[in-house]
Amino acid sequence: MMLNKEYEAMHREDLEQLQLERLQSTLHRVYRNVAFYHQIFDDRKTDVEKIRNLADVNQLPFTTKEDLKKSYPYDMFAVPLRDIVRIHSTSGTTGKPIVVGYTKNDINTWTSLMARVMTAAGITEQDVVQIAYSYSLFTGGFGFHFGAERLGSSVIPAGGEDVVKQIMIMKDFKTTVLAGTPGFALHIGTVLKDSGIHPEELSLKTGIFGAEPWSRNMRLQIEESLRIETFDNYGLTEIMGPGVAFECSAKQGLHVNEDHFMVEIIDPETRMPAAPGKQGELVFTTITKQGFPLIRYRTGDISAFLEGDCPCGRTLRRIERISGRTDDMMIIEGINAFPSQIEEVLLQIEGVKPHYQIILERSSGMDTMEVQVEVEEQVFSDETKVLEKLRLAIQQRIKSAMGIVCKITLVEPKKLNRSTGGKLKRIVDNRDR
Ligand code: DLL
Repeated sequence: MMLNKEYEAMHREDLEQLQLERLQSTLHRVYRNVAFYHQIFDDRKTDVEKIRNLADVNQLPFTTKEDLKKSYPYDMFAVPLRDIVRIHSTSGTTGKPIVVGYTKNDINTWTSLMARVMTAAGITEQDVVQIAYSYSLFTGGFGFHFGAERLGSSVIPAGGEDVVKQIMIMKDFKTTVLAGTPGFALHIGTVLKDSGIHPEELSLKTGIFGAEPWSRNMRLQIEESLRIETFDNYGLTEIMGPGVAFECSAKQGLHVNEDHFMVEIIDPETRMPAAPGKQGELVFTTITKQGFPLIRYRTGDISAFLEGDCPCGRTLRRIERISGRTDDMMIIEGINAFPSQIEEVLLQIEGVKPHYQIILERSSGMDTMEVQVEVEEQVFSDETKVLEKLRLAIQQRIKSAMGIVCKITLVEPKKLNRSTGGKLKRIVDNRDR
């Protein structure tokens, strides 16, 4: 199902013409209204009048997270504060957060894009949508809430409630759609099983998840434990929040909402376009935003373009599901590794729970990685010999999948932190101490 067929299935030439017009007007606006862009365009002698086709975008400077941190709190806003009707921010775990502002029009665009994304997942006014994302400075809760309300669904703003309450609501309120982080969905599935509730007792049919990477195996586990069909959805606060790219029913990558965001994939080292089909860093330019427009924003997220037509009929370009970030990339013995690769391996092993943590240390200039992983109750009470065998098997599987030898520590069930609806921190990095 398409909500805005005229944009979602637009002829490429028409879409590109629309993008160009929107890009040009954005460039004029940022040059006029944002001191940061005025300065760098002048410094680099970028003449916005000379951007006459989409390929010229590579003449424009990039914007980085560091640039945005320096502009704390409001220096990147392109309109006066009186025209801003909503403020959100990143969590700022590594220093000052990035603060973003939306005009009335921006909220309207965001709402319609969220309604588009949810329609692609088959959600309608018939659905009861339980939103388990937090309603806070984080964009997840409010983004989904407004979108679902626009569709006319019955919306339950459950963000912030604990897992037991989520399950109670889900069962008693006859929730049909769950929106939340995949980590929290998995946790809900595990607790559901432990409390002896069969998923068939629920009315749940669809899950719409995002905000953190989730491997294919994790997806299967969620689908299995909750008996639902799941849809991925990608976004980031700086660009808008959820709703930047989304899965349709074909589930062959994520469609980027290109009528509002131009997308590039670059090699993070050379900053040149990544070779066709090759992975690289996602870069977005907003072309309709008024409050917080960004030019060539380097996301740090890794993906690749998928070529060819999507069977759903949308012409919006597709990207692979996000496999990780340039900055949670770990380099162990010279090998680039992502937590998602470890997760893939762990979830294929019998007796292992999908709860793990990665601890990085540095000794005599060498990085070492320890993976702590929960095992099932009965495995944990087995003899030491059995546990040792499992430990070695995990180590071997990781070595053959990734070429890395790491220390494996098996821990008892429920020992590691659970997702409480926010993002789960998988890596503890002690290397800089
Ligand atoms: O996580 C917005 C969002 C909310 C997206 C709810 C989807 C659902 P931030 O807190 O700014 O915004 O975090 C953005 O999260 O740069 C990615 O690294 C990661 N991320 C978001 N969605 C996905 C996804 C929201 N579907 C950062 N798969 C991004 C993998 C994701 N990573």
